[in-house]
Amino acid sequence: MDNNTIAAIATPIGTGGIGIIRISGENALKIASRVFISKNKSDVLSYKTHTLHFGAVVNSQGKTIDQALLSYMKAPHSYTGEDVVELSCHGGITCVKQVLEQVLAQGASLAGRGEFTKRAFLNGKMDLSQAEAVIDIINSKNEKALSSAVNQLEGTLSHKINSLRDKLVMVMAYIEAETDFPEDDISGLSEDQVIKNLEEVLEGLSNLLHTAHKGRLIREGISTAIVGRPNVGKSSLLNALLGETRAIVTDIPGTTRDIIEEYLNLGNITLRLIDTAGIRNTEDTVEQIGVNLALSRAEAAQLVLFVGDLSLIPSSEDKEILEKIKDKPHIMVLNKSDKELGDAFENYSALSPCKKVKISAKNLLGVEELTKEIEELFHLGEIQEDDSLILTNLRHIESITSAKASVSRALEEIKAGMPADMLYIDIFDALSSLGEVVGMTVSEEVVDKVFEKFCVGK
Ligand SMILES: Nc1nc2c(ncn2[C@@H]2O[C@H](COP(=O)(O)OP(=O)(O)OP(=O)(O)O)[C@@H](O)[C@H]2O)c(=O)[nH]1
Ligand SMILES: [Mg+2]
Repeated sequence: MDNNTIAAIATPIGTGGIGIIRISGENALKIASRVFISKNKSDVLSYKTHTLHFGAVVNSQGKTIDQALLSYMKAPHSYTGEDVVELSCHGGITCVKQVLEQVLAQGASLAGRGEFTKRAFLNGKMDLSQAEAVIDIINSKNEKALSSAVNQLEGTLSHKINSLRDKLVMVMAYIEAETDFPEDDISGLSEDQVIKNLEEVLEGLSNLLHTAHKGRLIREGISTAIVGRPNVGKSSLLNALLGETRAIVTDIPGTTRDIIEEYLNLGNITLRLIDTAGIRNTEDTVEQIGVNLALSRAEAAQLVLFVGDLSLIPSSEDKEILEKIKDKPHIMVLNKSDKELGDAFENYSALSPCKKVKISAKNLLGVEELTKEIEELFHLGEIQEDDSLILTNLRHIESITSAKASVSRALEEIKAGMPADMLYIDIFDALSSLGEVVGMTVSEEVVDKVFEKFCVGK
């Protein structure tokens, strides 16, 4: 077994056009030469980097498992920075598994989660925030999440972090010079310039953190609970938003009991829509469980769509539900506008000052206006295409928050006239917190945690 050379199936396990087995490590080509016979019988070990070869993958008895294309990327010009060979076979589960088995039998070890990308990080092909962008690209749920992850992979965040670190390194040089040679002015910075540097770093960090809230919403989607009395059309609204019949709709109050959850893409935003049981007092044990679930999901949601029925006058139950969600971002969705009672809208309006949208879920009317209201509520319309730098990763947000606190403290200290060496610890902490974002100063444990979230083969 060669622990230095790893292999895995890099494509999804399923039926597809092609399936790729990726091998990375110093023996990648040697291992490939034991399982691959090219059509023109060329010597695999003599292949030049970045070349493609057609042939057959064979087992240890020389029997062909599949035809394949072999591509070779020699270190350091590969994804991992090591020698990489990829075997592109036909995309059948049995076939890719058999090819992988042969590669493992010839000495490669099975790659762990994210091990290819981890090697890319350890070999300096990308920093940690860029490596994290890779998994964000794979998992991105909408266009905005994708473009922000691609920007991160291209180093926009790393560049920003490094430029803020550079300013702090200058401050550190000042502190060291002031501490060691207080008489001489050798750091080249005056106290005023140090203050200016710190203020600029603080502003940079605040601006970054300012994007974090939106960033998280973009990446994770907004959890959106649809709640209301039974039979008002919650499931119909879910179906209307999704454009398909996902939830059962009947005229029997109490139809939905279990939680139904679906992702919905609305341009730049993704909603995690949660259809819930109609809320009412009920003797039915199963229904009551559904009602309790509905209330707890509403509690946990980032947005509540309260559905009211315009063909009825609001009831005390409507009031109770609105009372429970009044402190959450919510929109009143007034359904069945096709059967609107004379002053139903005014009656509902009197219950809450929140935004109201009239719809008819059954006739697909008003749905667009509702999505516009949601965008406005979260100010997501303000996110421009060229807002390239948005913080989406909780680990980054935590490190930057802690860097900001350290820089704030240092700034207060220097402004209060404290001696330079008093700033040392805060600047040191700020530098390490920012270093964590790009992986310069992280523990092995943190690195392992980052790559645990990856899939095998990436
Ligand atoms: N006229 C009219 N009827 C509607 C509209 N939307 C829904 N309905 C009807 O209202 C009834 C209840 O719809 P559902 O979507 O099942 O209501 P719900 O709120 O999910 O009900 P529960 O799951 O029982 O809480 C069904 O008969 C729907 O066809 C609408 O816009 N106009
Ligand atoms: Mg329902």
